[in-house]
Amino acid sequence: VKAGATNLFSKHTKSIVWGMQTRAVQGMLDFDYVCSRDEPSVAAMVYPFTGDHKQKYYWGHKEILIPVYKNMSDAMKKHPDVDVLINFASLRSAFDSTMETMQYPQIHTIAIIAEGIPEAHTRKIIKVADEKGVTIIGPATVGGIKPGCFKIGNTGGMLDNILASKLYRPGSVAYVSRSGGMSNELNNIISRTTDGVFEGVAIGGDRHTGWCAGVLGRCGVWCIVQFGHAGACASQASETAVAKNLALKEAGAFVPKSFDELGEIINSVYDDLVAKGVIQPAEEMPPPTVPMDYSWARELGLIRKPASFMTSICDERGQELIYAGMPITEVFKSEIGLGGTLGLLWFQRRLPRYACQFIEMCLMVTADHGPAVSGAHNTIVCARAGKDLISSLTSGLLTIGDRFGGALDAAAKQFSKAFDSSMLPMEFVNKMKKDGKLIMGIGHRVKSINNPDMRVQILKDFVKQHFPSTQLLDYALDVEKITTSKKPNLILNVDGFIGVAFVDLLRTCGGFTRDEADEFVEIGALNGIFVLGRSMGFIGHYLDQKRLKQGLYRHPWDDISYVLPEHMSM
Ligand code: Q5B
Repeated sequence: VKAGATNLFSKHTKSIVWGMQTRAVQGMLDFDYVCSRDEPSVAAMVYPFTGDHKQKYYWGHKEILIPVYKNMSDAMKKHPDVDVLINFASLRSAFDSTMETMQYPQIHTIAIIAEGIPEAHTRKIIKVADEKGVTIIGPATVGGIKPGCFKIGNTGGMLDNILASKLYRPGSVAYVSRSGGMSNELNNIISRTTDGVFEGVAIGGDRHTGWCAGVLGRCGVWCIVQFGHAGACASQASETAVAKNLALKEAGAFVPKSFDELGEIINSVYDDLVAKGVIQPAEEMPPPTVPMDYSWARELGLIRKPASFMTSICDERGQELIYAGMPITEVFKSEIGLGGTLGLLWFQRRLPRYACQFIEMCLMVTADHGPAVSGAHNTIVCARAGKDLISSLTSGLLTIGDRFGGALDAAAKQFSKAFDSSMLPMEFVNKMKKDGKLIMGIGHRVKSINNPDMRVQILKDFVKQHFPSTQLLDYALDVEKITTSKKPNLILNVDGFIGVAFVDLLRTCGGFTRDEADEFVEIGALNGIFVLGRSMGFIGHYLDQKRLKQGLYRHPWDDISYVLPEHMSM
């Protein structure tokens, strides 16, 4: 009991952590907080790979900043009250950084976490440490803990372990172990069988370790358990666990028959010492509450919070990107193509093959219609004004609307409404005229029955061949017969064709209820086809103008009719 206890750490111990070990540092600060320390035990961090800066940590409910220094000398100069260095350097740099640390007389204790440091280096470290009076804990150590005072790095595990093993206040039992796992086991056993841990140090698993176990108390309970650590390897009979335990017993230590009996024997020694008044059991006091990290509490299912965002089409959090439930590898394996991908992301359905093909055809026929149309014109003017691709593209996209390229949804709605209410095509045309409304999807500036739009013809051939039903399309074609009889350019244009054919597809492909089909039209999915398709063309026009090194566009005066306001021309 208290065997091996040191005076290395107190409630005021301050340390520097070498390495960007943010989780370990937060663990130390949480420990400090539950121990009711006045100040954090980590004064600074040293990390040679970034410039000087500050890192944010929690101190209870508050957030605090801990400085990070590029150079150890700056950290030492700025924090003269630090006397412990916790060295998280890798095995490649642990030797150099430890040797450097020992140049600063303020440092009395160094914990070296790295495993695999060459034994020759460790021996050299121990030699210099002995000369300078520095205590080395490790290498290959998780560190150590002095309840109520100080915790090195990740010792003791997460906060719930620390609380469960009552490590937030000093008990009466000290221990020395080889490893973090062993320390955890002892923290647990000691907290259950006595008033708790006074101090515990994992000296490290290597053959050569720096820490000296201090003075063995005469009441010490000792149990040597041999694990696979390099330091536990027995090269001769006297080094086996049995031989060591025997030697300890002969020296007067309490030695359990096996590790299973360790708790029992600690408990009986402790009870005996309490009865004799050697030990005053530590007073129980509840630790201050440390707020649980949000992510951890969520993982444990302890809290819930309404999400600000909801999404149902794509999930990128796992190992594999998922489009509407389909892993990206499957998207490629099943060769659903661009049409199928659009089906997943827009309609959340795996669409039939002909539907995927139809979507791809729509994108292809709408991809471009020359430089003269509103959108391409805008894109070109914008590109020639020196703007970038995204500005030029969006300038073109902003022209898409009822008159140009954005009549798909409105056509789908108008024709569906007329058809669903059993209006005859002629009645529909007359009603629209009477209401003074244009029929969306009808009419074209250059295409007419005498100059048919081949894009529409191509789509029509495909749709007629593959769609299970073309009821709305047939209705629209009957309307076209009426409008073209009045004016040859009042054809079912490319917007109108895609709009009505898409309604047929949504209603009859078998993947959607009628309500779902109507909803996609209502929320404007169909104009998206033209927007997506024509973006290809607009980008092409932008690149073309840049490639052709076209200068600033200025509209020619002879193409502008300057008219004075009527009252001025009189
Ligand atoms: N009249 C498209 O007009 C256009 C009528 C109509 C009843 C109609 C016009 C229109 C509806 C919107 C629409 C998509 C503005 C078009 C597209 C993509 C593109 C473009 C490209 C590409 C053409 C002359 C007479 C008047 C009007 C009557 C006209 N439209 N009646 N319903 N829909 N359509 N937009 O030629 O009695 O003489 O006064 O708004 O579907 O944008 O390549 O260019 O790929 O980029 O200027 O294909 O039809 O005809 O307005 O002078 O009208 O016909 O009432 O009658 P126009 P207007 P009246 S595809």
